[in-house]
Amino acid sequence: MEPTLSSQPAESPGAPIDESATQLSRRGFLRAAGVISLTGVAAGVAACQNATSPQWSFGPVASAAAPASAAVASVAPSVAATTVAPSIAASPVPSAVASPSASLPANLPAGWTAHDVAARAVVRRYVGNLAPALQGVYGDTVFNEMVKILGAADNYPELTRKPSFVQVPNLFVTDLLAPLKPTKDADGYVHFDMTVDDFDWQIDELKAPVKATGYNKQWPGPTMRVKEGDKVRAVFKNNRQETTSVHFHGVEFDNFFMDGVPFVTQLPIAPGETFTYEFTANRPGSLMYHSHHNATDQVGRGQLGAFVVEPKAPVAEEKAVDGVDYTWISNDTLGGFTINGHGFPATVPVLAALGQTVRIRFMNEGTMGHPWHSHGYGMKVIAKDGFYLPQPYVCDTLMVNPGERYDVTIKAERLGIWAFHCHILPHVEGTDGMFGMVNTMIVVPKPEHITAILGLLTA
Ligand SMILES: [Cu+2]
Repeated sequence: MEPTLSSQPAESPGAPIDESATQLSRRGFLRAAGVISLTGVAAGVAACQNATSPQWSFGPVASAAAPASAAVASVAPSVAATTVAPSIAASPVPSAVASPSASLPANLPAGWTAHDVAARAVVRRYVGNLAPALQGVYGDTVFNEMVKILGAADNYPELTRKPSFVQVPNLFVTDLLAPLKPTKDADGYVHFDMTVDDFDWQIDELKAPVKATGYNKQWPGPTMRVKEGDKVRAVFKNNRQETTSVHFHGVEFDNFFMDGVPFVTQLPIAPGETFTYEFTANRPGSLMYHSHHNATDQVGRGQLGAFVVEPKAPVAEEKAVDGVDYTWISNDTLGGFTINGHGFPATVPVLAALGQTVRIRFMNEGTMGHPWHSHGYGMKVIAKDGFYLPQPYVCDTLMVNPGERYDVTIKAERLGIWAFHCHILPHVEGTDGMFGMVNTMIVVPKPEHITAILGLLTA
């Protein structure tokens, strides 16, 4: 049966509901739902993975036409686009006073301030037009509660807009729909052609772009994926006006001249030059690649990516993964506190159906540790720095320090939208609401709901 999110028949109500608010707001929701009917959506996760061409379309960048509700939130870029030297001071610092220019709605609930309005606006941007679709996923009871929480009676503009994370290019989408595909050289090497570029990058769709550098004009660079034992040939062309190098973080090189450290193992790659790294992918797991030259600046501005070596003999915990394999690379300099080059609400949620097991590869390319905290469920830690743990353990808060990688699996055991964030509070919340290293895990009843959600987002 084809999944349809917007045509769910009304079900018996559960929790008591403020009828007047619900009637009003449901009209708004249903109107929005009509715009994004999912009838006919056939693409699923598997289909997406097999897609030969990208099907996602990124919505127009909102700037001058920022929605009123979003404008209440802090949309002013907190990092100057011309910033070159990253520092902690370049990170977004919550203003001491919530946006003074915010015009507060007349029907403000008792006790609310500009902070509440701004905080709600950010979540509205994150959920976007998924909100009306959730009626068909969770049923009327949950939906009606969300109607109240989001204040849908306002019929705010984000109800018909794609979520923030779909309005900016992101690693999840490129890895899923346009994965980096190496070629095979005559001598058997797996061959990657990469570039090092300057480009503008939006941390979220309402912020002015920052001056990023990175691989193949992405932050993070595309995931380089090989098999354990592969002989790898990675050719990097430096299109920037500054020297650089590339270090494959975690590889145990036979030839130390491939290690990518200028003046220790090689000369820096000059502007316009190309350098070829050759090595055997002798260690499986979650590794990384990044600049190892002027790295505080270059890695801080996006010269980083995941290097995933698929194991010859996966462990049982890996074989149990039947959901999506996510990578979260954190950074904390030029773009503020980011997951995969984006701050909340432009972070991509983890999607899982009840009973599914997903995998997350935490990688820290920043300058400080970040303790990732999962609401509502535990994370089983199966590997550290790509090395399998002899005894996996479960936790709900996992500290990931600079340079470290942790692989976790999560079994989706409870329905809902669960916050999932760094627990250093200034990295996630300010007077304008949540920002930075905030995300969620959205657990839906059935895999078809994920299919439908992806279809909605790609429509
Ligand atoms: Cu943090």
